[in-house]
Amino acid sequence: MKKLLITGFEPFGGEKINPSWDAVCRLPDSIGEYQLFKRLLPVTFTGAARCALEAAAEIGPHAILCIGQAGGREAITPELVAINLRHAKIPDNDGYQPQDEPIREGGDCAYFSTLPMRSIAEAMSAEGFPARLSYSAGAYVCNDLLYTLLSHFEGSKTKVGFLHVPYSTEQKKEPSMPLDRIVQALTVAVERLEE
Ligand code: PCA
Repeated sequence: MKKLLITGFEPFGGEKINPSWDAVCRLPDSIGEYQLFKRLLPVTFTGAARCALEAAAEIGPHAILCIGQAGGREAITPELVAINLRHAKIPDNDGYQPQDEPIREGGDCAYFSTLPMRSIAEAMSAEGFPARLSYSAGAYVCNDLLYTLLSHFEGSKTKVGFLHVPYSTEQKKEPSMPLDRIVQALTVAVERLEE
């Protein structure tokens, strides 16, 4: 079987849960040809990418799919791009709040995801889930994680992608999606990792 490293985040910004991790936890241990290796990441600029890279070094995955919460979005949004920018509206869980800094001094401005995020968005829509491709993962920890992984695995066989999910209904914020729908949509995404 192929190995998929799939990650979710801990809560941040005063929330008690993060639907990204709750949804990842509820996925089965294998989907299609992929065996899933699940990891929880901290919402910190210094820790998120480091933990993901450590897990990748240990597992040797064929693909890495990271999931994060994007409160305020009404749809699941597979991300196409990561940019070389850190700009935080709220401090991360270490209290660090970078303003207009590069992730990597002199690094490429941006990277495209190497997993087929457009096909994943289309597959989720076709199955009736609210989903659309996004061209910006923001400038907070999720973008940082995606940029760092894409830069690290550039030119390698390991494919990398990121997908934002809305608030889950139990967070009592709108717009939101029931957690079991998020889990089902993530299952469709994993089924579509191969184009
Ligand atoms: N969402 C944040 C970081 C952690 C998460 O779940 C983001 O979009 O950057």
